[in-house]
Amino acid sequence: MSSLSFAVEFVPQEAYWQTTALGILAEKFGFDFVWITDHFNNRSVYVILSLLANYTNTIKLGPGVTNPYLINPIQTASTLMSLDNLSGGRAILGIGAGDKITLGHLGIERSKPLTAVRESVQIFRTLFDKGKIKGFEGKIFSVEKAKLAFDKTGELPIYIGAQGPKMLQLSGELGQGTLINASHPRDFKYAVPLIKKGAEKAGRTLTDVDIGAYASVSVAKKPEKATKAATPVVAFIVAGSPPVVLERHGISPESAQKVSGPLTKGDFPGAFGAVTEEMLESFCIRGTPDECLEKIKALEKIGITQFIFGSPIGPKKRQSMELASEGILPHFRE
Ligand code: F42
Repeated sequence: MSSLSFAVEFVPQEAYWQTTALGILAEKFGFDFVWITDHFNNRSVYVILSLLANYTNTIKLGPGVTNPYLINPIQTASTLMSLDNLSGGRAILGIGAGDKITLGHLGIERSKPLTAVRESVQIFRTLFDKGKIKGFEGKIFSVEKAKLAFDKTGELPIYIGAQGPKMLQLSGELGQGTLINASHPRDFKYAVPLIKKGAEKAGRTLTDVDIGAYASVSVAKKPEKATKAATPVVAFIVAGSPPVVLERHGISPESAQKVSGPLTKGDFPGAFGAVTEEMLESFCIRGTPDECLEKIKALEKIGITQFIFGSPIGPKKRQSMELASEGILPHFRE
């Protein structure tokens, strides 16, 4: 029997009622978690999460992922504990380094990201479990004393968004889970041993960490429609991938430049037209429910314990979630 759980990721760009309706459907279709991405230019992650907490009953929900630079960890802890109360103990917290370029535009230097995430998780865990923290002296954050006037309701697990080798190890060491932004077995074969190493360093095992594949997915009845929906997302992933990741997938800097060059000039047809089959294979799980099923099974064999249907999900999110709920999820639940 499989222990794989399933999640959806929503980017809160649509009207509030639309994301809320999708969250209600995700619960109805049997997904276990909903992660809302956190980018300040989109609608507020916590406004959407509050609505979802109000209109759903069982699905777990949280920011996937917030960062310690834009919002102080003390405030994030207070907000998550409030969400936990509002949702009856269903809050989950995803934390990561944050997007370096976006933070830079705001005049915020993303210095020592590993240290910032480590200290944040320490602050979160202490506040979640004890309701107060005193005399915390980190390199980035220090807290003389902070006490919350209320308790959390549930467990409030902390997931660390990680790609780099040290961040992956940190997630194994400190997190209840890891969220890995990737879709291909190659990336997870790289990540899982690092998470294991971090877990062992802390006297834990891999079974203590819920390893999430935060994948780009496009499910459709017709494979060509799945590919069409996946192509713009893959173009942005290629443009944002560090050279080490492109190299891992055998994508040359020249072919990546054919995508990122037009993209930076706003030439979307040019960029999308330069997306190759190799790029689509490396950065997205796409196709019919049966095709996606096989790829998800392969990730489970590597050690993934949570599979997240991330953007685009499919040509039409509602239909794609329904296709997944009928043609994918049941295979892991018999
Ligand atoms: N970012 C967002 O802004 N919003 C989101 O909604 C979001 C979702 C998301 C979901 C899953 C996921 O995996 C990532 C997601 N991200 C999101 C991106 C995330 O915020 C990070 O930008 C992304 O994960 C990249 O981070 P990384 O894990 O690759 O870590 C980077 C910062 C890194 O450099 N890591 C190094 C490593 O080896 O892991 C560590 C570098 C290091 O050791 N630094 C030292 C330190 O103390 O920090 C300092 C070294 C020195 O010289 O000072």
